[in-house]
Amino acid sequence: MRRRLRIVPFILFLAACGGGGDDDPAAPPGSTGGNTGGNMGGGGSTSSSVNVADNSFTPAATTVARGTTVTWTWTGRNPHDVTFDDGPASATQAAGSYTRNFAAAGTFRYHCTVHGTAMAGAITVQ
Ligand SMILES: [Cu+2]
Repeated sequence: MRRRLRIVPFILFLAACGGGGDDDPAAPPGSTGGNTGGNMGGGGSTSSSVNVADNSFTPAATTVARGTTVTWTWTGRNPHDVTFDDGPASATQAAGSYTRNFAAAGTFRYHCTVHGTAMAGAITVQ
């Protein structure tokens, strides 16, 4: 009996490892905004804005009226996110924006999961 050896080639799949430079300001793919639920049409909606700087939210505390849409705008160079204690969160990104509409009164605390409680803020809705 004759045995044939078969050489099975090993195929190395290189997982996509393109994500390198943390300091690269290239905008990440993927849509931001517009996915936070329906806009409330009635009642003269207002808006407010917060800057997402490197390792701080500016201003860290904001008071708004019910129905206000708050927009966070990334102004720093490093990746950050806006993650609320009650659930909603942005992507971790180095550029772009995130919006959330606050229909109910209360205090909504949030932080950046990259930097923890050292980078935190709160929206007070009246
Ligand atoms: Cu951060």
